[in-house]
Amino acid sequence: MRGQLNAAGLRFGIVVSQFNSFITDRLLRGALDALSSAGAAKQKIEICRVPGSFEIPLAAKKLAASGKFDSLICIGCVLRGETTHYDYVCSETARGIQLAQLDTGVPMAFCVLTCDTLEQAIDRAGLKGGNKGYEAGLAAVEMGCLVRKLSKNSAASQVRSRRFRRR
Ligand code: INI
Repeated sequence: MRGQLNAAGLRFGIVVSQFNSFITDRLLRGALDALSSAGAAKQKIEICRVPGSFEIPLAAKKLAASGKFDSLICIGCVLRGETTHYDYVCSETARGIQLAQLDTGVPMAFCVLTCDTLEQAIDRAGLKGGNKGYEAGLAAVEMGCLVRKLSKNSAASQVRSRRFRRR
């Protein structure tokens, strides 16, 4: 079983960090292109902006808990500096997003670039390495479809087992 790349009827939330917006704006454009190419309706996409990557998990968790979204895309860009700040922001952002999707059951595509240099980030935001936002957009569509299927399957099997128990 796998999710299709068909976004028709799905509702998407995109959380975008404003830190390094030169990069995150490009990733956002890539994600929107992917959603549109998979048939997502513009009015079914909501964009939520946060100050930095560290703030992404909480915003994503709140959006997921609202029940209004089938799939989320988390966009950020962390660039290594001279201190260990980078390591904390990267690990807590990744951990927070993973926990948020596991807690809520709403899939969250991870599009937080963690790069040593701005050049590396530019390459991944539309130049040499393609656009990671586009890849995340497709992952969000596929996972949104898959989770819908899996939820339907588990609802159907619960009904079957309830019927069986009543016999
Ligand atoms: N946030 C980023 O998204 N990218 C960075 O490169 C970055 N650096 O380098 O510091 C960054 N820091 C801000 C952080 O995400 C929080 O917004 C801040 O600590 C306030 O909570």
